[in-house]
Amino acid sequence: MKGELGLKTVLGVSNISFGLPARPLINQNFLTMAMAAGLDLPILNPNVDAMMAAVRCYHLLMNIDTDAREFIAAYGNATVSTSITSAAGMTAAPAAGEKRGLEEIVEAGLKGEAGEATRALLESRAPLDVVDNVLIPALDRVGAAFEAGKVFLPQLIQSAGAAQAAFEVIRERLSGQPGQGEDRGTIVLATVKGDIHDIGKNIVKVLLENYGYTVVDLGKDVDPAAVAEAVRKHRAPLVGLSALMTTTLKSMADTITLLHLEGLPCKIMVGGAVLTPEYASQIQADFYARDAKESVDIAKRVIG
Ligand code: B12
Repeated sequence: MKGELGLKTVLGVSNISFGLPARPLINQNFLTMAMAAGLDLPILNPNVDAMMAAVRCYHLLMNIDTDAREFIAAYGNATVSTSITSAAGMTAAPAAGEKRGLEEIVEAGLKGEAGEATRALLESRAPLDVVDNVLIPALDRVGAAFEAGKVFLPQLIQSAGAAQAAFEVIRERLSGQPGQGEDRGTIVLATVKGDIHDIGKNIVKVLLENYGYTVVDLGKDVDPAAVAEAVRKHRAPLVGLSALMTTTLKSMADTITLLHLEGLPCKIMVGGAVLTPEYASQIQADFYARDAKESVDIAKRVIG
């Protein structure tokens, strides 16, 4: 009824505690209860922290504060990610009429602007140059700010979303380049068990496909047994494993151990920001790739 007639429920929240001690405590709890019961126009003093805290928590928990922007702005001790400031608080809003660069867009997690900015950049720069020198540095900065507690998970997710939108444009640009349509051999790719980071692996996939390799992409969080099964089924001479976290390097090692135990005649290349060539050889990978381009060099050596 209220909704149908476009009416709003109004309430002076602090009347309830009149004559009682600790009024802010009662007012705050009453406000939360009233909002949960459908109050949409509370009359309250916005200068009272406890009241604003109740509103912000309610908005967060009811997903009214999408992506926790309002909450992080108030309590994150960081410049929040909004359409005018960067997620990591590292870049200022552009002056009127000036366009935001792709790096800033990724840091600020502005998915809607990423595609157009990427297309603009690709007019003067090569796709892999944009990946290596714009997108990865931007994500590295967001990752470092996340590690330092200056940005929070919702902001990390928004930046990842913006980066993925940019990679989508790059993928389109790369497809149709020489090598497409040939079949040079099959490569199995996976992000290892426990790890959901797949942006890097997806770039590797696009590049390998561009060079004529057939990629069997097992996705992310892939069980070692599933990798072994795919290698056997597709008789793949090369497997690529990706891991982005120190905690999932163990899964990478387990996958390699299983491939060896099963005696599968494939070579294994590994990649991901946390990996080092030393660790790669320690876990008996055949090749370490620093970036996606190196995966193509390895594929050429192994398959031709
Ligand atoms: C984007 C991102 C996310 C996104 C991922 C979205 C997605 N679909 O991938 C989201 C928001 C989901 C996320 C979640 C988490 N993340 Co995160 N994330 C990142 C971030 C910022 C960027 C990663 C990235 O995509 N980089 C860009 C790509 C292109 O680079 P790349 O993967 O290294 O790939 C290149 C090369 O390494 C190589 N390569 C990669 N793989 C392979 C494979 C092969 C075969 C080959 C040949 C080459 C190759 O080629 C690629 C292109 O050149 C990093 C920070 C960082 N600096 O890496 C943190 C980071 C990896 N995340 C981190 C953490 C802690 C998490 C969470 C646990 C957070 C949480 N509390 O929930 C969760 C993980 C959940 C899980 N179980 O996996 C930590 C890991 C810390 C550590 N050392 O272990 C990092 C390092 C941030 C930090 N500094 O704290 N994350």
